[in-house]
Amino acid sequence: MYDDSSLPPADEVQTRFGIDRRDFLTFCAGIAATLGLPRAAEAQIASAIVSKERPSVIWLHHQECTGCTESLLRSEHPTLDKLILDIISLDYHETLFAAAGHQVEAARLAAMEKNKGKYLLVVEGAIPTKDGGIYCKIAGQTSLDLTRECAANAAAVLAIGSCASWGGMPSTPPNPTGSTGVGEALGRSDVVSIPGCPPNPYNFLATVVHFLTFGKLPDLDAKNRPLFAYGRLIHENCERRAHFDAGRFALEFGDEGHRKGYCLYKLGCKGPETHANCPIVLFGDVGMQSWPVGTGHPCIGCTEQGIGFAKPIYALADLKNQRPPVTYARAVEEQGGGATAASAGLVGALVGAAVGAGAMLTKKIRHDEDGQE
Ligand code: FSX
Ligand code: SF4
Ligand code: F3S
Repeated sequence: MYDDSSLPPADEVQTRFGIDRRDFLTFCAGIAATLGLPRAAEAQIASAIVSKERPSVIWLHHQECTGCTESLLRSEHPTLDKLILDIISLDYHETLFAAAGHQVEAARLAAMEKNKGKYLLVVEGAIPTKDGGIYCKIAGQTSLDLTRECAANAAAVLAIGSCASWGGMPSTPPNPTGSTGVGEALGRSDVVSIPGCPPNPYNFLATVVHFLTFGKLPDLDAKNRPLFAYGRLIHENCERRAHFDAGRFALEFGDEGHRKGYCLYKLGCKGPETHANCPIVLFGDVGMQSWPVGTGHPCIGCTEQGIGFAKPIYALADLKNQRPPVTYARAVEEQGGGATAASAGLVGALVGAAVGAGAMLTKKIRHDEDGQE
């Protein structure tokens, strides 16, 4: 039985966030589900967001496209974009701040002094290290020096996006500026990485909310990525997986197999060697949620160092736990092929429906509670 006695009252939520309690709790349920926590955590998260002081965040930009910030703040989802700036206190952000020059640098120093040892440092973009780091400067300081200065008294350092995690796109060969990730540039092994180009905004938010609610960062894998988001291969949760297992592949963009939604492995999909929760959490807004493979594009492995921006699209993924058949029939040869083709398609549809159902779970829970569905 779900006990909602500890949930914040509706008027408090409305006053604090300007949204109704139902939307707020749906958001909390989504964060709890993203973190892989049980229903009971929803109340704990809701109460922490409402009652605890917003963590101060210093956000730096280096070599990147600003896609991480864009994906976080350009959401049309009414709850997400409203809540981000109510959950964190964004005390320095070079792209979003209206102020500029000495004024904004003074704000950064003041926020760092006031929240010494308590603020989160979020770094977006790779850091150039060649020639003393002169290839990216902010307010006269190199990215390297600025990051060192800001990291010194941070409670935790988060690398958002693949550029900040290991160098990402700017570090592709010949890497003329010696770009690298934050952990390597600082010589620190405790920098939390949230890779993706861009990363899913929910993975960043869930990490921050975990810190806010439980006073610590979530469990990490060997590459310092939160396990809740990067603990599984994409291939394990892909809606096209049944087609892979049945040896049904798109062989060219636009061919019949591609149009039928078959597996994209032969088109270079790196899902079998890429860890991320893209097929579960999805991207975009309600009603339009999808992910690269869902739209018919092979995963390029953007969350995986050594795969994204490193392994060409024509190279087949290394299979960690499965081997497909040696030969592949073209979809056109299977027309009228009868039960096998039809049943494989059906299984694919069912798996896709099951994954979709999982992603929609939190929304349905809310409906069920209200007796509307
Ligand atoms: Fe861009 Fe972020 Fe890619 Fe990098 O995301 S979306 S190039 S990971 O640092 O802005
Ligand atoms: Fe999905 Fe790619 Fe795996 Fe095929 S190879 S099942 S498209 S993740
Ligand atoms: Fe990136 Fe592949 Fe997900 S390209 S967004 S890891 S599906």
